[in-house]
Amino acid sequence: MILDQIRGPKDVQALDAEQLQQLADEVRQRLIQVVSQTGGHIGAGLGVVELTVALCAAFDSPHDKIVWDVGHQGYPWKILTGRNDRLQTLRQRGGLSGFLRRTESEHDQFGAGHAGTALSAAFGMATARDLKGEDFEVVAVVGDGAMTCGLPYEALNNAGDSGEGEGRDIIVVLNDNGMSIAPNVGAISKYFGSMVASRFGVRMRERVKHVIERASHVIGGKKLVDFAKNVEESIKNLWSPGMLFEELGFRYFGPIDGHNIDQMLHTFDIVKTLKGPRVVHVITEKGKGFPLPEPDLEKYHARAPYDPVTGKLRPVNPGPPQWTKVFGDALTQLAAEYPDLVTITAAMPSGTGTNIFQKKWPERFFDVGIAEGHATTFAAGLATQGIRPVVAIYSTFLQRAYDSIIHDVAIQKLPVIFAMDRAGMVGEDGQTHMGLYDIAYMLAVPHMTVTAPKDGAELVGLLRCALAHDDGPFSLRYPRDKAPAEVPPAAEVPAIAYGTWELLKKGKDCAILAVGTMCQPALDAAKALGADGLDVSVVNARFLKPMDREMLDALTQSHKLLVTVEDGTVVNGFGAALAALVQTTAPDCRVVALGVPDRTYEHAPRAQQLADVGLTGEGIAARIRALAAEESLTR
Ligand SMILES: Cc1ncc(C[n+]2csc(CCOP(=O)(O)OP(=O)(O)O)c2C)c(N)n1
Repeated sequence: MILDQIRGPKDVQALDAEQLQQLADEVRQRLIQVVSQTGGHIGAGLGVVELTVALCAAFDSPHDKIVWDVGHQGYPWKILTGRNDRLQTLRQRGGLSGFLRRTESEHDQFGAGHAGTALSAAFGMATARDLKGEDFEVVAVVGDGAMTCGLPYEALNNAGDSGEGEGRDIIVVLNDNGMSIAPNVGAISKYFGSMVASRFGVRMRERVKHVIERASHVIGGKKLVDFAKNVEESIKNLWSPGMLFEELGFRYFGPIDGHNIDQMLHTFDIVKTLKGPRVVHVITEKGKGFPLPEPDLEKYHARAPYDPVTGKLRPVNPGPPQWTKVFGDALTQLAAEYPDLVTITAAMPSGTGTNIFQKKWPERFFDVGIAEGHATTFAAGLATQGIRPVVAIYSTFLQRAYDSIIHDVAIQKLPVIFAMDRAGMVGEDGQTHMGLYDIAYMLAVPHMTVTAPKDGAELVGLLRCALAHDDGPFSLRYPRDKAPAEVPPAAEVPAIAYGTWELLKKGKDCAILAVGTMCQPALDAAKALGADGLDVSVVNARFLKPMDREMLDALTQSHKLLVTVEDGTVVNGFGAALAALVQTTAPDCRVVALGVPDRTYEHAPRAQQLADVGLTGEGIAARIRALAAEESLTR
């Protein structure tokens, strides 16, 4: 095994062409084996095995800075940069992250998890290098999916016209596999496709250019040279696949085969001798070598543990459906009743469950690419015309759209519905994907209704309520988890009355106000506390904004202590908002906010993450027991 001798890129640089190919084969097998146990992002990594080998061989990391966009394709990078022995700990508590992180290795130049940041970060590094008079290459590896984000274009715009003369030295490797998580969408993606199709055109252009140059030398004369230049320009316009980049000040190379290590090394050698902004366009196949009998492109983007020989998923215990499916089914059914309802996803049809809707209502479904800000403002535009858009975006990715939410939706009081999946502790994807901030950021948005269902039926009821509410935006949040129970058909579920809480258990000593999926642990805690002689009320605070003032006033009159429980940051969360209100309405009543303390959280199973911060029945009971002793609540 060559892989056993690889401690880092230096060892890769010592290999000959044949050994590099063998190394790539071994890395691919290692990936398939390990991820079959751990689960994880397998497709993107398999697609860049040869590219990773070539980058390690052609560049001198960590002296040269290789910046991977998203980082989910970084498993082969981890294998070749000294982390192969820990690969089986991927995405587990205390183990390697599923993404690249500066704290994990000196070869990880920039942490990521969200798409589209590599070009900007790499350009920052290139600029810092020049400011400090240092000398190294900076390479940003960006997928075609990430090129549907806006951020890379801001970086291209900046980098393509930078520095002295030709512009700052930066290399962009465009890793083009035609796939985002689902097949890539949009005009840019079509453009890349046409670039690949015109490989013939590149050869043709080079040949014609050569002939013209020779003819102009032989015949001579300025006019002819000018004419030749014009002809070359026209031919370039006709055939150059990289015109977009060239026009923006980048020298374009490609498209080349991203599974051919020799070809990539040859190209990198040429590119390294040049200066200024450069783009190398490599064509790869997502999931290359994955042992599935039929291509199932989307399914192996991120995969649960599977059989390494057949690629088939390992059986899992059946149980209630995931929240994602509950939402997708509900929305699909409700669309039959609401002809103006449409749904928008930012490149996550299966992740958000909107693929279910897409099948039934293709003309009312919009995948806008990895463009959360655009998705939101696009929805605002639709809403001005009486369409009812449901924007389905993970809590963490909606952070990208914050200005659009305030500036385009909320200020204009447009009735856009935000469905935020992956809210709360996210599990194995770890710190970059945590949905811990949406309560805090949504509560701060004027006119925004902020809600969290406790179960699937309530999700349907809240969606109905949202569709009936045409006076401003409305948000719903739910986690990456199984819903607590099966859900009845949407037609059988009534709307939840706007702004109302639900009293789940009536007590008197202390009241727990639980947000969304925290209702069940709150009930468990109340039961345990009951055994200790504490009579605890439990309220389903499904409307975080506006709050149910009637029920709140009743609670503050009958309880000395209110404890809020939310699966989100305690900083400016529901508890903080409630405390601020109660301070004025019932100053004698104490409010204690339980939630996620203000720090970052590592990858681990979601249940473990929740337990770590005390968001379980036991954890909540323990905190209330301690508070009760302080407040002398026990009889
Ligand atoms: C801002 C943001 N939105 C959505 C995602 C979810 N996501 C992860 S990878 C991915 C597709 C990336 O496609 P591409 O850049 O082509 O990389 P590939 O997986 O093809 O290597 C998406 C949409 C994300 N990481 N960041």
